[in-house]
Amino acid sequence: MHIFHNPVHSKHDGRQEMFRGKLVPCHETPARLEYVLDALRQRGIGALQAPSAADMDLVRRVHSPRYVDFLQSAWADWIALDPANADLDILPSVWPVRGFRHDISPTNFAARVGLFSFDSGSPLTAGTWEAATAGAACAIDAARAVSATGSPRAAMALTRPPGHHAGADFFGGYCFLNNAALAAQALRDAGAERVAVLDIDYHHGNGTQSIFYERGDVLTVSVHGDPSTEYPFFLGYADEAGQGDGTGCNLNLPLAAGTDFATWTQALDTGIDAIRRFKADAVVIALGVDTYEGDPISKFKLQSADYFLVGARLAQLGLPAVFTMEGGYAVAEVGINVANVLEGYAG
Ligand code: OKP
Ligand code: ZN
Repeated sequence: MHIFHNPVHSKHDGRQEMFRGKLVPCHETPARLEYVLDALRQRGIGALQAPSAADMDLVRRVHSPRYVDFLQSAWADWIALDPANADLDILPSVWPVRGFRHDISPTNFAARVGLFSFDSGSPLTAGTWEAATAGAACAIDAARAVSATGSPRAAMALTRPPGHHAGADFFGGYCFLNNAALAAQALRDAGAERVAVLDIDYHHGNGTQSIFYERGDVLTVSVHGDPSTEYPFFLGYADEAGQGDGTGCNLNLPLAAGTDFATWTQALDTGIDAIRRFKADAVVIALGVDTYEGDPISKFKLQSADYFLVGARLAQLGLPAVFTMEGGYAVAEVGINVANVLEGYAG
C-alpha cells in the first residue's frame, strides 16, 4: 500500500476549542499522526511517500473558490487586524443561521469567519492552510496512485487535519478541506464512472454528504453515532437519501451511543452491500478510529483487535481503495488501531 503522509501536518496545531463555556485543549493534535507513523514504521506497513503540490483547480471544483480564497488569506487577515493576534487562534463566534443571507461578502473579519464555518471547536491557526493543502495533496495523490495502470489496489492519505466535516464552503469539526471528497473527485476525473465514499468515523461525514448530495455518480455511505445525541447533530439521519440526480445515492446508518462491534459490523455490512449494488468502480474509505472504546469524545465500543476484522471486511469489496485519515482521539491507541485496519486489509 502506498501511504502519502503529510510532512507539514504539525503546522496545524490549535491551542483550544470551545466546550461547555470553557476553552479546553484541542483533541485533534499533531501527536495523533505521529503515533500512526510510528506504528506503521514499527510494523513495516506500506511505503511512506510525501505528496506533490495540491492540484488547486481540483480543490476549487470540490470547494467554492470564495471559501478557498478565505482559507488561504485568513491568517494574514487576522494578523492585519492586530499583530498581537499572532499568539491567538481564529475561532468563530457568530453564524448566519436561518433567515440570514449567505450571498453577501462581509468585510468584517469575524463575519467572514462565521460565514465559512459551523462550530467553535475548530481553531484556524497560522499553519492551517499549509497543512490542509498538503493533506489535500495526499488525498489527490492517493486517488491518482490507485487509478494508474498497473497500480496498487489501495493507497492511504495519512494526514491531518481531517476532512469529512468540511463542506463545499465551510470548515468545522476540526476539518478544513474535505480530503475524502477530493479523493472521490480525483477518482472520477481519472476515469472511475461511479465512486463510493464509505465513512466509518464515529461522527457523521456531513461535509462529504453535502458535497455530493445532488450527484448520482458518487454514493456516500456513513456509519456513525446517532446525530440526535452525537456531533454534528444537524445532519446524518437515516431519512437523508440524496436529492435530484443524487436521489438514492446517500445512505446514513446512525447507531446509538454504546453500540458494540457486533452491531456496528452489521451496519458496516449494510453499507458494503449498498456499495456493491451501486456498482462502484472505486471506493474512498474515510477512516476514523474514534469508534474505539477508549475514545475520549465518542461512545462506541470497538476494541483494538476488532480493527483487523474491519480491514478484512473492507478488502472484501475488491475495489481500488483510497483511505483518508479522519478522527481518533485516544492518542496512543490511534496508531495501533489504524495499523490494525491496514494489516487486516492487506490480509
Ligand atoms: C471530528 B471527527 C467534544 C466536542 C466535539 C467536535 C467533534 C469533531 C470530530 N468536546 N467537537 O469526525 O473525528
Ligand atoms: Zn470523528
